[in-house]
Amino acid sequence: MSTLVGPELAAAFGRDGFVVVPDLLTEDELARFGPAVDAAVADRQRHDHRSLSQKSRYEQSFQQCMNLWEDHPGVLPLTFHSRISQAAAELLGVGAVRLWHDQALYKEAGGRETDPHQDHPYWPIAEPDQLTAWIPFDGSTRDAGAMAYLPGSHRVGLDRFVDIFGAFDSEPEDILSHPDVASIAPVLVEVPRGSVAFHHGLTVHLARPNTSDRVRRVHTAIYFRDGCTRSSGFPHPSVERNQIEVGEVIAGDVTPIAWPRPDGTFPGVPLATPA
Ligand SMILES: O=C(O)CCC(=O)C(=O)O
Repeated sequence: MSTLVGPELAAAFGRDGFVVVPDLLTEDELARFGPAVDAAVADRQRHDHRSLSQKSRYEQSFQQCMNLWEDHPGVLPLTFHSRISQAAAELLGVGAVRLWHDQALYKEAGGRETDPHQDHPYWPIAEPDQLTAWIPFDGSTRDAGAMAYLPGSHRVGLDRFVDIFGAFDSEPEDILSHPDVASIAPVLVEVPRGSVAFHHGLTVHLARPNTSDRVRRVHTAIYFRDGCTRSSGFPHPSVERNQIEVGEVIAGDVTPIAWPRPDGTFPGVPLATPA
């Protein structure tokens, strides 16, 4: 099978902990998947009539809708898109990846910044061999919630939980000031339409506020190396739902193999109880 990600991009990901892989989605796919995720987000949010100002600090950063592949069939082929999952495996340098979960992250017009954090501390995975594919349907721009990354921050040994989920009166710790990364300047990345930005689970990242008048429409899929094990009892639906015990390999219908798969096939919807 031919490779998708050349040696230069793979080296850039290893060095910086993020990279943009160009042209992974065609115009036809963007025209199909964007509305599919829009509809899924609208469906999941249908009972939420709050204005932005009525939401929590965290919710003002984005509307977060997890595991849309399970109940919205139009989203399934995006979350398990063969080129995106293959690129994920190649960037991690592994033979197979599983899905941890997908999530839409729709930053509303006027939405605040996404506070700086690393992802791995939120996940009970022992080995930090995972990344996020960040898929902006309209591309991303500085004024409409583009992401910024601290290059090389995945390699400094920092693996720090930052509580970005709290209420307005609780400012999260500013990880950008942590001595391990304080000397690293964030790099803002604008992603062209059809391209996908990938970041490692230990890369410190943030997103700019959305000062535009339209929603920043982003779908994400988190993939991890097949063979990773559960690190702790810290609860997370991706392991709880398949009753994965601490120390066990994370494998089940909630976290199916995303790549490689037999051509044109997708995993079945989990029998495990939804979160
Ligand atoms: O899209 C955003 O605003 C933040 C995304 C993020 O933190 C992530 O995908 O890990």
